[in-house]
Amino acid sequence: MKRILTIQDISCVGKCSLTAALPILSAMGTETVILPTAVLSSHSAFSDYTFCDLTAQLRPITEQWKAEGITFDAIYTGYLGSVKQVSIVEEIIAQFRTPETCVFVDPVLGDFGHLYHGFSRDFPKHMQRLCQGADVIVPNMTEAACLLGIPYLEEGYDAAVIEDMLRRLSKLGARSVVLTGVSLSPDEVGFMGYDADTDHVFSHFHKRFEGPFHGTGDVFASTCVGALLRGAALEEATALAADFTLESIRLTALAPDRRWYGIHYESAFPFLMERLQDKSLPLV
Ligand code: PXL
Repeated sequence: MKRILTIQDISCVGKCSLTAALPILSAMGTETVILPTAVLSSHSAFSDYTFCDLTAQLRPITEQWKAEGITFDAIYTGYLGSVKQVSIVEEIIAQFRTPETCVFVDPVLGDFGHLYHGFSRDFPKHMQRLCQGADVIVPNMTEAACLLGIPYLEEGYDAAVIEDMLRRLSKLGARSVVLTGVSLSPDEVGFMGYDADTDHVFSHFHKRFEGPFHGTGDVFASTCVGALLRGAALEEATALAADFTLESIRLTALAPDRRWYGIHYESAFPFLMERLQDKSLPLV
């Protein structure tokens, strides 16, 4: 069984970061080792929340794993709470990475043109450093603008603009890039990606649901890295991740007991299992 290390926070309420990554990766048949960077009472879109910083625990925990000889097939990072955590995570990646390890970075910084609450203005430049060493990064449009140091593009761009952004993001050192939240027409949204292994640009669009839907980036990233570990190529993994995220959103929109802070990915697990069987991505 493949083993992944995922490094991100526990938002106790909010269905994002580890409370999305752990169930999704486990359901996809991957042993999921977690390194929680912080414990928050909820994610930061709530009007107030507690934040217990676990920075001091990161090195002791990983040193213990090293002593046990534990290795990982993939390392997946998400929300990191401080500049210091980014540096420590870089060290952890360097410590555990082998030529076969897939390093997958979701550069969680913000959305809708704004940094998430709590991030300093210089935080993106540190996240950019983490991206430089990644095999795959999955920024949204806000995060891509932050990483490239360009203004956020809300609308009125075309595929050529996105392709240029993808190639520039890849040149930062991140190899393959998947840019999410791309919208080339008002009623559609999706992603465009650049696979450095094949030098190929690909895209996937679907109907837009009126949101906002919190935690979709984490559901997308977790499914994508889970599919990569099952042997899918990047284009196939991202298409599956987009379809599962969309199905989760569709079921959320239909749910009479819908909560504003997260999506009903749990209700979409039967869809995911069926798709995994259709695609015959073997459990490994
Ligand atoms: O979904 C990304 C995310 C993860 N963790 C925390 C967040 C957010 C986005 O708001 O606040 C704590």
